[in-house]
Amino acid sequence: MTFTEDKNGFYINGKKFTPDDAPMVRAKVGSFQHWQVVNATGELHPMHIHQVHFLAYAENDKPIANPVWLDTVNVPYGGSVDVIMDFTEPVIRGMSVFHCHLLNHEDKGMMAKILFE
Ligand SMILES: [Cu+2]
Repeated sequence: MTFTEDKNGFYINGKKFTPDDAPMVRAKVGSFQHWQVVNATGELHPMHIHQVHFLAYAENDKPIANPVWLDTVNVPYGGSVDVIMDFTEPVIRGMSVFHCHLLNHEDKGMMAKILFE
């Protein structure tokens, strides 16, 4: 997934969030997914996801020395973070969201839906 921004707003994968959006991502409960989170802007964006956690294991394609489980990670500007999303917790269900954790960016569109199936 890629964070971008311009004078009109903030985007994930080129899309500005609206409440009636279809899910951008679908995930099977019981699975893991590899996400590379790319920050193609000139400022930091903390990526946050609801209901689940992830292991951040590389930053700017370099291994992180002591990977830890998180629900928010700072994605460096002009860089990336690689994470293993953990969708194995059996209680997760239904529509959820992931977004930039800066309220001003989230409110201007930097959010997307994920459907746990
Ligand atoms: Cu942001």
